[in-house]
Amino acid sequence: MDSECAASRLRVVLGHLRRPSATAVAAHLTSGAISPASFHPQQFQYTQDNNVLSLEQRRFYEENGFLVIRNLVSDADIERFRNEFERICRKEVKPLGLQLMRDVTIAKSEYSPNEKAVTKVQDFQEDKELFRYCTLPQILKYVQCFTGPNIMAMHTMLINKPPDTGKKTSRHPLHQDLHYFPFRPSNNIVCAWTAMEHIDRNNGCLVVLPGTHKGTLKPHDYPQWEGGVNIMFHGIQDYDENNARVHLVMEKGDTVFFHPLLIHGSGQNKTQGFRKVCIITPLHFPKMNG
Ligand SMILES: O=C(O)CCC(=O)C(=O)O
Repeated sequence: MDSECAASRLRVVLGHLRRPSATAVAAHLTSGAISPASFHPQQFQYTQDNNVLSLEQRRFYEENGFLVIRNLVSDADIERFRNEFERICRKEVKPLGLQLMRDVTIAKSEYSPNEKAVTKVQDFQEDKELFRYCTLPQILKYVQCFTGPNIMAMHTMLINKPPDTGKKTSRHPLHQDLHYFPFRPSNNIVCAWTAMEHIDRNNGCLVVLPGTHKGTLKPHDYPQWEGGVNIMFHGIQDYDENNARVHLVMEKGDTVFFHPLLIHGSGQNKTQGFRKVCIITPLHFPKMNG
């Protein structure tokens, strides 16, 4: 990608991200902004025809591979997810099949039954309280814009990015989520990532390479990082260094939906707090004949 093209893409992306709130987006949605005359569904490859997204939002996702919806999940819901996560850390509940992950720099001797020892819980489908995230009507409403109806939640995570110990292990290397999924087609999969607090470059926000969802799945491997790498934190070795990068600054409840081929990662957490997000990867499940 040449620098002129990258700069122009960046201007569009930053314009989208500067939208102040979901209210603005919702107002746009309900104001009849989709003009049937200019609406050509056959142009769209990555979004569905369901009249939830505005034409502008659809075009943005088609071009860039992600879409931020502001203020989508309520503070009350986020508080409930946070409380349940803390109960899991204290071992007050042990949902079946749940996997707990720890940062590579936290020594076994330092494990303590609180949030400090757990950097990620994965596969929370048997935890009713956390799984509510995957059933929130407002999340599903947007998920369907990318997957179509008949949704299955294939992968669930709550990430608790710890303060970096100085070894930069809290970074998440640039990767494509499709690398981790044995299901296809990729265009019927979307990832929903909801900020559980204010997230910016200080505490390790998501960084995305707009437009990379139009590429193919690339080989992934553990990056050669001096300080160590967390288990399964695979990264892409060869991506276009000139591709624009966008750091997604998000407020509590904001949600970004992104394509599983979009190259993304997250930076170090340079604060003393634990940066939390809820993530699901829903997959469209087509009806079989007969
Ligand atoms: O939230 C993060 O730090 C990055 C998460 C991520 O990219 C992933 O789990 O695929």
